[in-house]
Amino acid sequence: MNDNAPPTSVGSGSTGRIHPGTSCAARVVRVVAAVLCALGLSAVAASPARADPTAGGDLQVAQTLGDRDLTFMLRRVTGLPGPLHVDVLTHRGTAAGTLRLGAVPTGVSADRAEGSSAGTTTSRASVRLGGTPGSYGAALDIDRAGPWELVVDDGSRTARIPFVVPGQATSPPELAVFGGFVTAGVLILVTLFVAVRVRRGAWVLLPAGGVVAALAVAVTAALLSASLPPPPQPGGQVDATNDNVTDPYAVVRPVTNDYSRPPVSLELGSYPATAGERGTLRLSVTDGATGLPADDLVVHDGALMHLLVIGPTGELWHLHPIRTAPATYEVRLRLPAAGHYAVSAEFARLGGGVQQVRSATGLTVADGSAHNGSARGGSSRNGSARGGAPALPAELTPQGPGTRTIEGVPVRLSAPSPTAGEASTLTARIGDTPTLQPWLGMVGHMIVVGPLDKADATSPTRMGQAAQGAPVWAHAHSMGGDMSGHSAHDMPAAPAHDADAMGHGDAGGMEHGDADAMGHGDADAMEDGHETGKGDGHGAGTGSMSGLMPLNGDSPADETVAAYGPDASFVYTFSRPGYYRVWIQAERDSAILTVPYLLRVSPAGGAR
Ligand SMILES: [Cu+2]
Repeated sequence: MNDNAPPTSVGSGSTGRIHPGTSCAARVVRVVAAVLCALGLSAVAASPARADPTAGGDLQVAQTLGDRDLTFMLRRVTGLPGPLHVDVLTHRGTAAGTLRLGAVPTGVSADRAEGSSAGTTTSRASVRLGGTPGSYGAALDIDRAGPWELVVDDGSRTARIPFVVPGQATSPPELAVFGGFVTAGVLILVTLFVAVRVRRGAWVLLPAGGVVAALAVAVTAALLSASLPPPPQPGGQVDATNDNVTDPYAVVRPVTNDYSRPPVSLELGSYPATAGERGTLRLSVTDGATGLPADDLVVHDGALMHLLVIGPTGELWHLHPIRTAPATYEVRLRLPAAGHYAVSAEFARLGGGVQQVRSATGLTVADGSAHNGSARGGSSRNGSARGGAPALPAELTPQGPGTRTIEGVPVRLSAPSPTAGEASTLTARIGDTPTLQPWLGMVGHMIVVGPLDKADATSPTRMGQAAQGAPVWAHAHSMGGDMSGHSAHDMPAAPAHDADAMGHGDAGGMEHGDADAMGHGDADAMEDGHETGKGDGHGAGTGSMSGLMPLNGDSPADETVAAYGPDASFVYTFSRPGYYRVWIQAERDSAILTVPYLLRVSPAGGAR
């Protein structure tokens, strides 16, 4: 819009130099100039909300690559051709080594020439991971807009991470605004020329009318563009192709705006490893309607797929399988105990809809000691399930609310009398200082499984089986500290948004609606509040969710920012009374802490 100021100033500046001979024409020109100024100002004041579907920040993808838990940050490509900066964040215990990265364009195009190199690696780089947790970077060359894959090879397996490089598209309303102002500018010159040269003043009305018409078009387009829905977003709502990424507006708009897709079937491959051995679990995702491979998972909460595995001892794994081929994922596991493991995956398909799919089968791990002598790996957790219950390590033993120590970190959970059907607030204070790092974009994660009967919920050998049949698996997030203290001083501008962000947890069951709240696209809503919120949150030391919010369309804080907590609050409504297993996860000192709890939820209506 501001680019269009020159025609305006040309018009008004020129009034002073009008030839005095044609008073009628001069009056017309003055009127035109006044109208122009007024319209110009109104148009600037009501600057159109750019319907830019491709605006986005960095892409954050967690990957369990072999034995390494890595987070890949794909920085936004700001110009084409240009570099794609990839930062690999490592955690405590990540082995040093070298990863080979490659960029592969995958987009098809109606234009043969443009799509011809799809599938070939156009750029390579390598990242040398050090032995200490940190960020290790590399840059790849990106030469076109469209769908791409980042290929990551650790020497024995290859992860393929899909991402979309947005094009620079101009929306039709923008074109109308530019066109209108340029036309108006040209016609003003014509008007002036006519006014000065032509004897009969009436002729000047013709180009002057054109000026008004052109301005009307420009201003109308500017005002209406704010209310026009953006086109479907390639890679977010519809499959990305080279064509629709380059110009989303060129694609014929469907009459529906429901882009949702059917649920999927999650199939587990056979898991050959025995207890204590390393083994690879393959997962395939097929479309529930067609049975075809569903290769349209989008990054949701910082990963393509969140895999939850609950073992017989009640140990929880929260892993992020790598995508090795279309609709095929795999993850390396070392399951320490024999017995049944319940498996659930959470992901979002393109077009919306987070799904949490529990594997109908789970997996059963045989006792490895029969032919292995003793389980390999020698961890204290490798107790055999045979011959009575092994003693659970203290860190795996679930406890009720209170203080306990996990990996040397004191953790205090408060959960004031959780009651079925009522929103409960669980607050975990992890450590004493606000040094939590946002893992997967969140200060804390809470996994809930239940209700179970007490014997199952406390069994050191049957928890996997019990989880397999539990009515509810839920996953709630904490965006920051205690909400009660939050509204007092933080972010007066965006309270509604906060309520959203925090409110998702009380939806019960599998619902998981915080993708919006984390702001893949809603930077506008956050623009007002983030600065004060961030400052307050850090200063107050009790943490604020606001610092996690993306600023101006940028990305939320990543794991390199250790400034949250120590409180992580979760709001969740237990639908039924009974015993629940709860795991709270947070990142501190570049390591993920997993804290198991056992909660008893009272029946509604005061019957305690
Ligand atoms: Cu996850």
